[in-house]
Amino acid sequence: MKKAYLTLGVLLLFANLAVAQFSFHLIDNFESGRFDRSKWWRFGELDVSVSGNPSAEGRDLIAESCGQYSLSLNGSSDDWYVGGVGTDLDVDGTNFSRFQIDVYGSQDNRGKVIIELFEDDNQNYTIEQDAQKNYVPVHDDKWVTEINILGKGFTRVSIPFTAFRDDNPGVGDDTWNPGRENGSGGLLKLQVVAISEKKSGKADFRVDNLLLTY
Ligand SMILES: [Ca+2]
Ligand SMILES: [Ca+2]
Ligand SMILES: [Ca+2]
Repeated sequence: MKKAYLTLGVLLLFANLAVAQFSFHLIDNFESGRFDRSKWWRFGELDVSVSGNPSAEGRDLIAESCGQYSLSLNGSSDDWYVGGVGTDLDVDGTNFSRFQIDVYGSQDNRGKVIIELFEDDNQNYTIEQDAQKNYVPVHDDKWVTEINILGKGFTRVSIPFTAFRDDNPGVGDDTWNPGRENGSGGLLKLQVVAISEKKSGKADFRVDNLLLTY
């Protein structure tokens, strides 16, 4: 077992070197086969689990790149918002220009996914949030964009940072600055939020291969 961990450590080391070289940052591909609660938090009425990917219909490059596992999210709502998951990024976003994700829909409950990025604007490597006001950031920018969930199969979506909009004008510096210049902590947090297809309805989809790229 020790040897296995050592091998894994060496592999991860090489993976980090490769990431530095090719300038992409893998947030998660869920190939650990389990929902890692030390890495991800969950909120709202959303059931989350890491489960085996459905087999693809014939040859499918994107499906193959999703490996064995992805993150399954499902739940229902009476008012669009179902819930979400989030993770800390702690990334200098200077060398990236896009967020990429693979989304697997379902035939009946399509809905939307909102992607939220948080970057530090008061140089303290922390996103301060107001727990009394739905956890809105009080000093830092929050940027959002949404993806329509399509039907079955993995759809790859690559979103330029320029397609995110400022969710909190007047808070932070209202400028997209995900880098670590001037003492900023850079890009600190990502959240993936599920929105049901109808006001009163369900969300049921998978996500995989979340990464930052250029
Ligand atoms: Ca995967
Ligand atoms: Ca901050
Ligand atoms: Ca900012």
